[in-house]
Amino acid sequence: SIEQVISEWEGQVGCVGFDHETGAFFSIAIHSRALGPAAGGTRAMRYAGFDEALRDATRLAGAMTLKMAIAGLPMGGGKSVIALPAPRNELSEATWRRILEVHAENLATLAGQYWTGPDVGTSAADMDVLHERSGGFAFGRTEAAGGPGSSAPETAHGVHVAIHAAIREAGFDDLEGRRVLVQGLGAVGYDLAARVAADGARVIATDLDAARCERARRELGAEIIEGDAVLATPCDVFAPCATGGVITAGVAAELPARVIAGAANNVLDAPSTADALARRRIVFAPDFVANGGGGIHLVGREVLGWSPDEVAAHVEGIGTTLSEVFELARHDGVSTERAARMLAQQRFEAPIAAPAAP
Ligand code: NAI
Ligand code: PHE
Ligand code: K
Repeated sequence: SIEQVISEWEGQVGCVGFDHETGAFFSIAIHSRALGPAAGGTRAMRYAGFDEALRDATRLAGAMTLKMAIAGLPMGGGKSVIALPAPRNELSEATWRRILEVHAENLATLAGQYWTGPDVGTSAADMDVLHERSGGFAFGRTEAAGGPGSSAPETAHGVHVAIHAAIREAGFDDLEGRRVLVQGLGAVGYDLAARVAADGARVIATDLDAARCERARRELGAEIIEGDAVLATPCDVFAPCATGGVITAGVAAELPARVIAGAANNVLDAPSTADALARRRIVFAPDFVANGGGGIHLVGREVLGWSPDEVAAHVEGIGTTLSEVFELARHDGVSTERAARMLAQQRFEAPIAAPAAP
């Protein structure tokens, strides 16, 4: 129930709302503002129930706190989830416009405690509407509207860097002839598939959308597999780029992959699932590190005033961060997920003052 989700949550519920006209349910979770205003995208999709939507918002907001902290960005963690009355591609223009307008009012009410951006089911064009109607609390507008454009290319760039760091940890140097399985050929996944294809990888891919699969087959020479074959298909690198919760303890015990590095937020059902991956020596690049490129792009461009080149340089830094994560995991004998959480946590600890001279 919604009550249960709220009582189990350590953060703040910024807003919960329902719009009778469209049948859309709105939730904004604010996990932390310790490092700055909360930031995180707006996800719009179908959910089994409103409690499931709110639960997703809370878990995704927690991931944003970790992502901002480990990337060194001056923002906290939050997330919006809109449970749609029908799949996004079946909504009329008018219905979607109304949903965005209601969401913009929610953002305005929070008055800058929370800033949104794109995520699954929303685009830069949607951010134009949210920015205008909320009074400015949306990152990632189109360039035509004065924004930095989609976060997806820099996200894909960062995941690509993460894959290279992770394969080195797994003991291979390049992707030539390696099998890279990309789950989800959306804004990030397609771009990533193109990058690894350019490295000489054999791309294996799947998406619910047949047209996206067909394009990957035609343009990237990808081998297309059914969605239910994903977790049983042997590969060198598994790159989850759809939604979360893909790796459960059962999956971790069997997955025929050597490396997991992708864009999907909360790819593990629970942090402890990483322990099972570590036992099998599968190199896992924690998602809140690997997929930080989008946040670096949005916050870098719009809060810190970085140029596109400065953004790209910081996204390359994801490789260095992951090397630190892998080293800490080896040194402390913990999973990479735990090591990354420890590194993120350091941002919240007040610096210890040097002892005064006697
Ligand atoms: P998107 O909505 O453009 O693409 C998602 C794709 O996954 C769609 O093509 C959809 O049909 C497909 N899909 C959904 N469920 C599937 C399933 N069970 N099996 C196969 N395909 C499935 O979303 P986007 O922007 O590419 O994001 C992908 C993931 O990366 C999400 O989890 C998102 O939260 C995360 N992410 C995105 C960032 C961004 O800047 N766009 C930044 C950081 C993380
Ligand atoms: N939704 C993306 C993510 O999960 C991009 C984003 C980052 C959106 C930061 C808003 C703020 O990282
Ligand atoms: K999107």
